[in-house]
Amino acid sequence: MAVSPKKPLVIVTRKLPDAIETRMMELFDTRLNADDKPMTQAQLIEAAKTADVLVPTVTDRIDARVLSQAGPKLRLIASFGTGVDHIDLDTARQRGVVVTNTPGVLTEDTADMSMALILAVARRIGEGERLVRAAKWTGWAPTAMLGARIWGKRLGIIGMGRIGQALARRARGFGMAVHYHNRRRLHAEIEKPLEATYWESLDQMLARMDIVSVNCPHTPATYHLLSARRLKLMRPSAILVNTARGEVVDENALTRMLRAGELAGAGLDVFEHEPAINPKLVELDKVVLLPHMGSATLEGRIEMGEKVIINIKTFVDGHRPPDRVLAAMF
Ligand code: 8YV
Repeated sequence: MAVSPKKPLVIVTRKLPDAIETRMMELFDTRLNADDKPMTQAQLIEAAKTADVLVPTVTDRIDARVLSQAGPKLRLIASFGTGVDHIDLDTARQRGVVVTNTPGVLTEDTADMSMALILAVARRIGEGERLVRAAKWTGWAPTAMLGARIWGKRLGIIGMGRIGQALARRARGFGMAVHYHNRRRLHAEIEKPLEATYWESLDQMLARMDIVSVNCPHTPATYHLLSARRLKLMRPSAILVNTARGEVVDENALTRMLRAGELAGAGLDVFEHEPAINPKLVELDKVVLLPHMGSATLEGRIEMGEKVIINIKTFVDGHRPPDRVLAAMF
């Protein structure tokens, strides 16, 4: 009689779409988090001690403390999400734990959200909506709710990876001129259809843009890339949007500048200390603030889950998982 191999114990830290959880239960010995309460560090350590595979999300800090107490069985961290800044990759590597993520499937959704924030801030959509809801709208007026035209404006994209390029395609459709700063210049065949201008110097690009969008990952090299000094290089009429990671922008410096009128507005989907937000930012009318929902579409979440399943399955079957993360790059 053939003995079926033992299924790996997969611990999932947050509630995932039903279809994904069902499939995971069929394939693996899966432990779910039905009430979706984020795990404490102690619970994460416990999970790492017992699991063969851990499936965390951006809300879990898989740091050296968690990893150093991981049990000998833990071989794979199959993260549900693209960013991996919540995982200590060096310690994982030292301990022989493979890390995977879910790139590609949230590109278009996140680029949509960057574009939505650009429009929302420039055209004062949040303010207008609040006015109507508060029953304070007294009627149309020629000089009421004037925003800034985005057609013909210069958009500076920081981080021209998949999402940055998807945003650039949208921006072209809205009549914007695409500029970008990236570790490396893109090949001409990518640059050309976007008519994109490469800036080796971020400082020089910042000083010339009408709108700046952050689309790079958070790594040690990009922490506070938009520091107080760099934010000051931007024009007072400029707008900043960020759907990447809060840590890339000095949130306190940004708040101070917005309050002082040294920047025209900001659209933020991510924050330095999520879910906490600088309370002074919340008071400002010229900012649009969203609860980290850039990739929050049903289709996207299912595709992210499918990627997690494929990564686990290929790994436990003894193959190289397709989305292995070696190092976060910018
Ligand atoms: C995800 C994200 O929702 O994938 C990412 O890097 O920032 C988000 O869009 C989140 O990470 C899920 O863990």
